Amino acid sequence: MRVPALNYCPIWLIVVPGACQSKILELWRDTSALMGAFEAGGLPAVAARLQATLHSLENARLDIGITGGTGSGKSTFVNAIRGLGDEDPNSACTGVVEMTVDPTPYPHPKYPNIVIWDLPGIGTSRFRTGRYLQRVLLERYDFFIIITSDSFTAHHAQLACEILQRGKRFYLVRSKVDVDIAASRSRRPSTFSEERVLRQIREDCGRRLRAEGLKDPKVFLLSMFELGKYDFHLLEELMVKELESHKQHAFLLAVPNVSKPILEKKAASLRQHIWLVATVACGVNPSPVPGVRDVACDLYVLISSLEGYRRSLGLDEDSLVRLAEQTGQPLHKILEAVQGWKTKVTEALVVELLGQASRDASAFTQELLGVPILGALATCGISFATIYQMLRTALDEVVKDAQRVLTQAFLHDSDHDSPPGKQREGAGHGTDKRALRKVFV
Ligand SMILES: Nc1nc2c(ncn2[C@@H]2O[C@H](COP(=O)(O)OP(=O)(O)OP(=O)(O)O)[C@@H](O)[C@H]2O)c(=O)[nH]1
Ligand SMILES: [Mg+2]
Repeated sequence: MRVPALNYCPIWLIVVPGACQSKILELWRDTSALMGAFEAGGLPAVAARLQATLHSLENARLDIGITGGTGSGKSTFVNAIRGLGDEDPNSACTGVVEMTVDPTPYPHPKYPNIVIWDLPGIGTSRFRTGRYLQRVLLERYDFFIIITSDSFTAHHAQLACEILQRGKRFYLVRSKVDVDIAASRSRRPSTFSEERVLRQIREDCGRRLRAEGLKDPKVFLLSMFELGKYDFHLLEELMVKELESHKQHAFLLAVPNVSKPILEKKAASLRQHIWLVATVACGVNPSPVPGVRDVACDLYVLISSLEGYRRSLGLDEDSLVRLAEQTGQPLHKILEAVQGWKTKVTEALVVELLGQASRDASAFTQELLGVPILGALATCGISFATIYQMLRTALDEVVKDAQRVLTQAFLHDSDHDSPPGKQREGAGHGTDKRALRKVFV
């Protein structure tokens, strides 16, 4: 189909409400290639290209090097950032004796394109920065996280400077702040202030690093057992912000769901890509959807997107079981928090959701039909509007469920006596686990 010159504008710029042009240009610097594809093959050709874009956004490779003092919590962090406890079969070994001797890759269990590298400790007197970076192959990493569980030393500062000089980024983490807080609370109960303890640690870290020659050091205070507390969301925010844009979405998908700000950022990133999914679903291999008038699409694309929303926001079976185990909340309580669909996403479910969306999408569809190119591609316009509407509504539901699950899992900590991150006897096991399997199968 030949597109009149006046309307020679990529379809997604017209049809996507709120799609910001600069973001699209960022994704597709070579828009002329897309225009060429549209001219040559219409929507199917454009959709095929966008399918490749979507795939690369979701599967971008990221290698993160976790380094720092021996025993500082590197391996525990490697596990926590992958959403695993220390006893998971895929976990890095942790413990009080020196554990990590060689760089070891740990792919994220749900997103194997995100690889967290557990690097050897830097604490020994034989430590030489240059040799260390050569040994761990500095070039391999997108960025480093340098961890200490007590004071930062000249070794940390040298490592940071060298990483910077070689054109890579690093983030500084002070771990085990839960220990400092507990000690202060028990030793000085009458004057205890958590805020003050954290401020003192922060100031001390800053002072020492500046003395070792680091300019404006920013230190993130963490407890690896309670990532949802303290500075993890700030660290996550900065890591995402400073990543190359084509890697941001993939990293965000994999970040553990430990706080509401993180859930919201994930949801925003997923929402931003709905138009891409909708275009691919109705443009590549569409077939009529039984029982939903004028809608043709590839249901498989939608099934895998909805599964992807649940996986990324922590509502898949494995994530819920792990969450129950890690927080000690009974699994049936966590399950009760899921009010949307509880079963695996099936074709029948997607058809039902599309049916609901087609009723709500009619006004939106009318708007689209008034658009010149979409007027010619009326059926596709209806499909696009319905799919867009369906994905938007489904994502909102998944986000609400994820927030309820998070509230159930973490905000009720005070009802229980053991700390989060430590498994309570019987939690998440036995009857509960079987009940979950029944629900998911
Ligand atoms: N309380 C508390 N303990 C922590 C924290 N992070 C790690 N630990 C404990 O500190 C010990 C050492 O943790 P690892 O993760 O093995 O430390 P590592 O840096 O990998 O150690 P090496 O590989 O031997 O260099 C373990 O017993 C952990 O459970 C934390 O944030 N808080
Ligand atoms: Mg280790």
